[in-house]
Amino acid sequence: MKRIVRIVLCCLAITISYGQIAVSQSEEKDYDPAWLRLSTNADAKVTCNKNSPTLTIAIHELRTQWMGQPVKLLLTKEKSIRTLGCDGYRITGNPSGIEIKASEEQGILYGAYHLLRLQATGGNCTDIKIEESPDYDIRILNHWDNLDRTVERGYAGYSIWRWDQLPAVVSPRYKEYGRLNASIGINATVLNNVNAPVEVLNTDMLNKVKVIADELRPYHIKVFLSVNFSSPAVLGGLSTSDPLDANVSQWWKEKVNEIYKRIPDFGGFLVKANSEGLPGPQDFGRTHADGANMLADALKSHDGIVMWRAFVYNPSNEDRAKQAYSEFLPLDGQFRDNVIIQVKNGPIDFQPREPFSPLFGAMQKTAVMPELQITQEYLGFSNHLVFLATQWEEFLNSETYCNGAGSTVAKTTDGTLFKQPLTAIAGVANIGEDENWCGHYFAQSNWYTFGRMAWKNTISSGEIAEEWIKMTFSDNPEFLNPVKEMMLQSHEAVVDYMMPLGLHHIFAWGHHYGPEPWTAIPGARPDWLPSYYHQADKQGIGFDRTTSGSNAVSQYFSPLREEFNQLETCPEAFLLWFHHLPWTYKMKNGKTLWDNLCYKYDSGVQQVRDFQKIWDKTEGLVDEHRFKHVQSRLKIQAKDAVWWKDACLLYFQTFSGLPIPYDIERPVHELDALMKIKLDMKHHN
Ligand code: GCW
Repeated sequence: MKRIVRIVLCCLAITISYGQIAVSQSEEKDYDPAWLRLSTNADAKVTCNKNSPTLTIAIHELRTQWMGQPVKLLLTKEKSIRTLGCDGYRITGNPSGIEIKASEEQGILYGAYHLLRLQATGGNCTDIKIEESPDYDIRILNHWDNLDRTVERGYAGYSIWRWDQLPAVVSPRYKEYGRLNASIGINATVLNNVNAPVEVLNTDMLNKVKVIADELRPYHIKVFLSVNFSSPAVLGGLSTSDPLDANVSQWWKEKVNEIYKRIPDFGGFLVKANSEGLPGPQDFGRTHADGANMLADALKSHDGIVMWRAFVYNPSNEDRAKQAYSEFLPLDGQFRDNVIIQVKNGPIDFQPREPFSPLFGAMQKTAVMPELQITQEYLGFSNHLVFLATQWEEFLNSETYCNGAGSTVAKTTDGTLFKQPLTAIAGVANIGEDENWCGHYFAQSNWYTFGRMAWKNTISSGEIAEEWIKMTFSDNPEFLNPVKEMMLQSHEAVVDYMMPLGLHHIFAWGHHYGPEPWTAIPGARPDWLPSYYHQADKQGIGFDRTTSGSNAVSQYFSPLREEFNQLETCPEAFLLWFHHLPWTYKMKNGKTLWDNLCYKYDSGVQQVRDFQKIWDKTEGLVDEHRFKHVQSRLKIQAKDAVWWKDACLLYFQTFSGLPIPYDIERPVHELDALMKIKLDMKHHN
């Protein structure tokens, strides 16, 4: 009884303090509502011509949040609506009413969220004519969540999937996850880590997966699993997992049938094979195509698909940046039409900045999908404020020249240039059990961005930042303008204080948080060591990938390969990615490479200081909890930026022998002391 009284009092307090627009029940939940914060108690007039769990969600969202004219939801087979595809919708409206039309129920759901976004961001809600359909068919999150609930490269607590409690206990967070994703158009999710154990296909596990799939279905999110290529032998007890062995393909067929019996709309498999020690078809002398096709055949009759990763690099003398292309390009055209090759944005590995992978545009007879990393493995984990929209925008807008000018990465993957049967884009999730889902409140913006860019790959980072800030924090220009500016600069800032001018992979051994350009582990694979990438010596620094070096430039189309190859035209952002240059090399601004490197590191540090100033000024414009949280994270980021700058400059100075320009901040650390730092990153390895 006492408890009930307390709850009632608590609800009253919330209603009184927030007036008519109350912050949704989140106060009573143990997790943040992210960008879906407004509950207006509007009791809007909403009608719909059909009935289904998905439509019920759309109606409920509008009823509780929409404050405008009556809304009619219409499922229709009208031709002009059908041409918008199964996820598309049309919203028309005038002051007396609004109509959302779609040919499938998910189109209605996406349309409803669009209308609410318009309302929350101050858009025109009276005279509306909007038609939308997504650029990619499959907009999918990849969770790197393990079955013991740790998350590989996860910085937001344990996995939200409660394998320990499923199938009996169903966490309310599954629905909330579905809702947040549906609101930004995400329509698929891979529940488990690409480093997949065979146990994920145990019957017990499948019963748990079924429950999650049931929870997410009304939100139109299809569930996929990452699978281990050795499953037939290790789990099934067969003598081999050779993809061309009849018993093996039969085993997969039966396993697939077992899955579809429980989950009739199961999406399919994501596979990391012959990569970083995982098994794959090459163990049996077969190709990636043999492996992917065998799985694709097992899934075909159920409309399932295979997402096969191209993240491969064997210990060899070939430049790691070239290997995925060397291995996959010869297989172009050999894959089934329900296979799609999943390629990381850069040729190496989610570095702070990379040129795009040359596979984009080169593989023309096979469906190819980009893989982005939302979780900040190489970008300060959940400690650093880094808005990834600008990074992904740069990537998607990159010119591949595969079909002349205008052949952007976006167009090589969304079906514009090549009529690939499947189009998709994946993002490695940054979601965990933390109250704020992502560890850092601003990391929520990257989840949001992934959904918005997967829907529309030409949307600008500025537009996304503005939407997100308005929905998540405030539309007060005093807050909005400086915070938006900070977000838009934040990726360049982290590149500057970690790895400017094309430097890459100079992270600490064992974790990817701090700097360790000096690491030398006897017997370690050279391509796991920073010196492989920075190549610093008395003469200079940088990886020579020109025609006289590893010749990675030749994997790009002309005129890009010449542009990268020639010093005069190589963008300075990729200078040390493609060239090994003397410390005294004169750059465009007339200063030496060494001086430029120093100024870049310093400017990264100064930018973070500016972010602190911007944020401190917002006190009072945002709730205290989030204000303090972000404030304290920025302090860590500022310290880390100095750590990076001092470590890299003092270490590289041992080669360059040149002074750090006297007009920049002096190092505050001793190199020896920095070299002794060993972070305990057990859970982050
Ligand atoms: O960047 C590397 C990560 C690994 C990851 C791998 C991959 C899931 O350090 O943790 O493994 O990429 O993408 O497969």
